[in-house]
Amino acid sequence: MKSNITRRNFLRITGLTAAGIIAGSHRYAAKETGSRPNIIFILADDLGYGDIGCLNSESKIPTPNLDKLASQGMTFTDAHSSSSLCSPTRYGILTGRYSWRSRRQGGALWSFDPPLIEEGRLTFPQYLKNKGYHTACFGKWHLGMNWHDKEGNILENTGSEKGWNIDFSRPLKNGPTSRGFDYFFGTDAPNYPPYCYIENDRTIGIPTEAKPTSMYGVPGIMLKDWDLYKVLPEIEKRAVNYINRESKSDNSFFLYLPLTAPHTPIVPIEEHLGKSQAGLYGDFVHQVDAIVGNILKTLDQNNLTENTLLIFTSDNGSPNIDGFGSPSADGSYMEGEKGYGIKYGHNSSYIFRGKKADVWEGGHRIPFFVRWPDRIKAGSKTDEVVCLTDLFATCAAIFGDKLPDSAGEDSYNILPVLTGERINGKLREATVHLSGDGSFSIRQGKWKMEITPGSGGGGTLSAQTAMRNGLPMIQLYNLEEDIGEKNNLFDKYPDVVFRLTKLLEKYVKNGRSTPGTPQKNTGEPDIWRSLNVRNEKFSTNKVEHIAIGKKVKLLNDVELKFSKDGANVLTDGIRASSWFDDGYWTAVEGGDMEYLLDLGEIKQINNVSAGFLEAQSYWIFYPKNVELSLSLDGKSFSNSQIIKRTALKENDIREIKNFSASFKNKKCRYIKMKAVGQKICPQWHKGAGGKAWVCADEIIVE
Ligand SMILES: [Ca+2]
Ligand SMILES: [Ca+2]
Repeated sequence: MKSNITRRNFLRITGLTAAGIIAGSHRYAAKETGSRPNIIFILADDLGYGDIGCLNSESKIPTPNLDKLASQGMTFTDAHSSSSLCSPTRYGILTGRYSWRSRRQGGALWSFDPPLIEEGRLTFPQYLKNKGYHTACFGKWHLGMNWHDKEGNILENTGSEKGWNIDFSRPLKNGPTSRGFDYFFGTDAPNYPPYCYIENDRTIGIPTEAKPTSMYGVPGIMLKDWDLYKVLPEIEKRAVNYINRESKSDNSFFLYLPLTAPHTPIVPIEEHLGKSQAGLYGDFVHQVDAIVGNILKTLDQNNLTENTLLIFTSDNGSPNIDGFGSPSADGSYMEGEKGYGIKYGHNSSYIFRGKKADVWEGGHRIPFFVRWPDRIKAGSKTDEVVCLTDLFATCAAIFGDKLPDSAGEDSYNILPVLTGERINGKLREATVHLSGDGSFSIRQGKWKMEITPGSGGGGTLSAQTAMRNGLPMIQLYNLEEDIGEKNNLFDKYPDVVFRLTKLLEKYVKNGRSTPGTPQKNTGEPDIWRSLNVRNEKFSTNKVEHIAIGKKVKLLNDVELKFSKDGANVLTDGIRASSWFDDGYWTAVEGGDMEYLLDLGEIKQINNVSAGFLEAQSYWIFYPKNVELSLSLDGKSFSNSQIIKRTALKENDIREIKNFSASFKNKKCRYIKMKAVGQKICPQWHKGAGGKAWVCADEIIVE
């Protein structure tokens, strides 16, 4: 904040407080100090490049306001988020540093997670605050904060169900207002608990209710009468009020506006229904467009347009092309509808491969428009590669500053591109992207290398399926000739693979990708990690035992999934890998599994084992217990043994375990195996209340 007498105070002192005079003075002041623009950064959530009319002539969604914005500023056709998921991209925007240098490599934050932005790190808003800006954030934070439990301690084990043990009357710590914002209003994430607004370091009201199952979102604590449809309009209204208010202030302002749309819950308000030809998702995008229109109008009304640097972009690609386009606020279609976008002939990913969470372009190539009439030529266009981490250094450059070595380590100044000083040549040496599952990719010029055999996002092409199909672990594409990333050239250009690998390794090692003194990473990034884990655990193994090839059938009324050959995979002599979708698992959702194995004749046995998978991040748990019993005739069973699992606890490792029973020299022809599943994910699990899976791979008889 300024320490000298501000113009507002001066006017107050001299009695010249009529609104018109203040606005007029401010207008003059803005012109005079053209190097201190107001900055508005609008971040849509999960909006695809192909959703916008002026970027995709085939879009089924009218976006007149975004089209207008593009015509008044600069359009980037090769802009990228640093990650294809929410939290990591947001980290990159506010810090100018790749998120994989933080404590996390991959995935988004969950409810009540601690802050991802490290304490003491200079953020983009803090920098502007130091310059005398008023800094405000309205919308979706999704970067974590510290909550207190009812004993007054900082909550350590986080997850959606932890809300019940939180003391919401206490202020939260290390949230937005401790990371550079003077003011915050919004939600952590609209599809997670707590379902309530947060203002600065307090929730507005005390959530006490459980989210009804008829409402979209992860189960958890909610403010009474919470209405998902009101969230985005409330954020919009308050942001507009903020601009109106700040227009009368002397300070320049920074408004960070991370919208909650068109991410799920898909909740377009009535006036947008039917306004697109792309279903509810399209209507929600239409609402985003209208909000942009409202912001533009508000700037005009306050005479702020000329000297406001306005950026509109998205935090990652859209998931719309094959699902998640339709989950409704009432909880129906929770998983989305397969092929939703395609059904409407609308491709949110435009010509790019993949979607949200993927390592391919569809995951992270984003719409990016910048308007600043004072400095940027209207209707200009560039194919310069830029990344959302670049905003920090760019803003510093507006003030003629260079960032300190310990800040914005992956932030390039794109001001020369914006002002048209630089039309050709590459600004960034190279750009790194992180996919949803933590796979790395690096782009340099026309070359893009991806360290994963699949999509990197799980959904489109899982690493498992890719490996089963014999796809190589590395992908290399020439984007100039192959924008759809179809033709993997990794084996034709080993020199390029080598060069990009070395460059990526250098970026990791140096703690930065921009010139400057090397810095330390917060976590321990490893570009090969996701690959190594998969490689080592991918393999299926053979096992010898006397039940191989014998008949086995399912006795209870459940649906077997993920098996390529029904119950037969239980006696094929192949141990499954630690990936549930390798074809060698039999999986049951939300229930038990009961099998009858027929050895064909009476045999003497010593031991029976049943193999199970635990992969909590995929909602898969060992059974509560496994009962093994023997029979000579298939009717009366004896020698029943129950093997209990050890205490159920949080464990993010995928492992396979045998539930074994010793039957020394027992004779039998039939063996019954009953596995009692967990059925429901436990309270501490991220899928709390949802159905749990149980997966069996082999009944080993010795
Ligand atoms: Ca997102
Ligand atoms: Ca098997």
